[in-house]
Amino acid sequence: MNKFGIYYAFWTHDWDVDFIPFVNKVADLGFDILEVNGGTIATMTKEQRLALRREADKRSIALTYCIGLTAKHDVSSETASTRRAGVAFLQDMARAIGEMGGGKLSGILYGSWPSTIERVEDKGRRRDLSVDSMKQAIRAAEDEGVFFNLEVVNRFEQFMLNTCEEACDYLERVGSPNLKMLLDTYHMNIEEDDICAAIKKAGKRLGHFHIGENNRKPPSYGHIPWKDIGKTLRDMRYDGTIVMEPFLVPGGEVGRDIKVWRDIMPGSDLDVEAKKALEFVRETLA
Ligand SMILES: [Mn+2]
Repeated sequence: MNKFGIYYAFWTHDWDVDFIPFVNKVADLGFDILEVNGGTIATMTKEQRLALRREADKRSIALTYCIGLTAKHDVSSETASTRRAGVAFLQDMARAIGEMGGGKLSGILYGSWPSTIERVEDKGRRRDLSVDSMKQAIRAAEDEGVFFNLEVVNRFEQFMLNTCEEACDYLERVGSPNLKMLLDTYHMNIEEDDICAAIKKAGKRLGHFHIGENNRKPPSYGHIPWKDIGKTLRDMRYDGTIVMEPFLVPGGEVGRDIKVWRDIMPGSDLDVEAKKALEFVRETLA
């Protein structure tokens, strides 16, 4: 059975927030999962982490963790000290998540977000540096019962892994059972020839799945082929986690970083929209 979740930042202007109120909110709305910021988890105290764990257990909410590393933690950096800082941060997050019982850390773990390069000729070297860093970082994940899922994103946000095929090559080079990929329909809509073929190609390497409309509205308001995607997931017996990541409200760090430059659905009630989207995807994808 797939578990369905939503990313907390649907409701927030800031990346660092207290997640406990959102555990209760998503439980009340009927979700199975709350996806939270992995970086925040690493900087919380042990007591704060365990309090979050207890609240999530009380409401039967599973937690998944996501992050885009910032430039000071870029594990593909040309600067060795930056790569070391990034590897250490990935290891810190793995230990923090391990302390909460293990789980999945997904996102831009292979470089920084957003990030670009001046010359395409630099891409291979940056990928080599990233693979070396990942071989070190993933050991902490293996020790802690944590899975890293590398998010394949569009070219305007990152240069390294824009397609499922590029992620397959990267995973092969690292070669860890704890390293998988995260595909996101919003990004696939821009980069893949065929969204369903890309999901199929990922197969058992698909460790987590983000569902977003082409316009980042809640699922059902755009042109992503949800019915076909549901059939693909069922055909390949994907029983993993599925998390929606809509963004509607401009303002704050979240609005700035996601580039929400207008009120995407004026007058909408975010809780009502989240619940409607959950009903839609349970019906279409499960
Ligand atoms: Mn995503």
